[in-house]
Amino acid sequence: MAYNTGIRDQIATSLSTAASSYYTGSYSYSSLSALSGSSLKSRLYTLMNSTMTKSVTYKSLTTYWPYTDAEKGKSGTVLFYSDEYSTSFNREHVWPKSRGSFYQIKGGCDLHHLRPANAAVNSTRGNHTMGNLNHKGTAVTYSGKTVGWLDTGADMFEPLDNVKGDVARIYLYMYVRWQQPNLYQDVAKSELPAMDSDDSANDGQAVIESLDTLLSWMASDPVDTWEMSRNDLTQDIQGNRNVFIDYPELAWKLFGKTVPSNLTTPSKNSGASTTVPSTKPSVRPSAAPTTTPAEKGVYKRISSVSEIGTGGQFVLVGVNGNYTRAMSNTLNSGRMAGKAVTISNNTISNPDSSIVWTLKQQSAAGRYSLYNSAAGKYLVINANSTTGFAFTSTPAYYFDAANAADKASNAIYLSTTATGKRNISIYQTDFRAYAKANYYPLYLYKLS
Ligand SMILES: [Ca+2]
Ligand SMILES: [Ca+2]
Repeated sequence: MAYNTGIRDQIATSLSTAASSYYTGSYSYSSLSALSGSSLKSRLYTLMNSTMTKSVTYKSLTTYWPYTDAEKGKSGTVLFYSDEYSTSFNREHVWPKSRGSFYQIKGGCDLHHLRPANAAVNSTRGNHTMGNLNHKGTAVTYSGKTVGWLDTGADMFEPLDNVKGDVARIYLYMYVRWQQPNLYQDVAKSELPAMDSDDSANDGQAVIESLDTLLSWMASDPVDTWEMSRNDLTQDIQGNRNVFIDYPELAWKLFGKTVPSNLTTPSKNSGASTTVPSTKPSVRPSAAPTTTPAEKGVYKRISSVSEIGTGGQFVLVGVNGNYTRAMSNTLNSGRMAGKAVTISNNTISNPDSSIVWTLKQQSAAGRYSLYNSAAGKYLVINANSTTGFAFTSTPAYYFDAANAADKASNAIYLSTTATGKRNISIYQTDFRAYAKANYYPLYLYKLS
């Protein structure tokens, strides 16, 4: 079996080869996108049901995940909510089994649905409704990193922003393929589908707070290449695909809504006319083309402090055992979150803007502040391992490149007047401002 070759959070800009050939005849994109509402739902059900030629067993799921949920083309498993690599996991019904007419057969063992998760996180998530808590509520943590927020009183769990779209697409798959009606509205027992033979409970409660939330998560967390590759591998195993990964725009049509014109989709068909124009347009579109963001391009690892310079754009990478992570603009309890990054031949290509930092020179030579345009703020760097970071609108702290003790490794050393030199290091999976033997230094990759 092949391993997942996609990359988490790398936006899918095309359909895979397998996806392109899956949609034919009355299931071609033009046929599907001409439908809406219940006729679309019924067509998609027939497609995903009739092509599902095999069901794996609940027990065997764990033998597939090290391939389907692998990281960077290598064996291993990405934990669903934690978005971290681990060899230790249990089985998570993303659609809670107490709110579905399944247990461990049919929809309860479908590879498109079931995901490996950390046991403690899985247990904390429980069967709570998914929804927005605006990153408030009780933080749910895994290995020191916040991986979700919980409000038990409100029966609400909010996953990480980059997991929200994955959740929404799984929910839509369950809604259509397994005909679970209680998606965003509670459904009376009498209207629920019959339970599977191994199942004993379905309380019919909604699994996400609203349709608006579902669609906004589809839009804000677009399909990445990892999800696309996972869809291919799952098709290899059980025959069918999750159509909402290939054509997320169909979610809007399913509920009779207008597809947002700026929606990011793998096929770029979103918002497009469903009929082919008979003539070429006579004039160019008046709208300006979207320019490539300045952050995109090839970043190369620098080999000396003299290459740092001012105004350049950088990705700050820490390598710690299994983890190769870039510092992102996500701040959790005074630490900067690490985001998985792929490096090949000492370069990083087209990184997400959330991990791109601009260096701004301070008054003294060799001293720079770090500015993140995605956050729109400068990074405050106090020398404290657990509360070292914050954001500010004016540069107040800096690191001292010229006086770095370990120039060969490009470690970024801080120089604050109060505490002397420290460095920014990766520890486990996040970034901290402290110097310690078991903290790994950073490497700088500069946009070339
Ligand atoms: Ca159930
Ligand atoms: Ca995602």
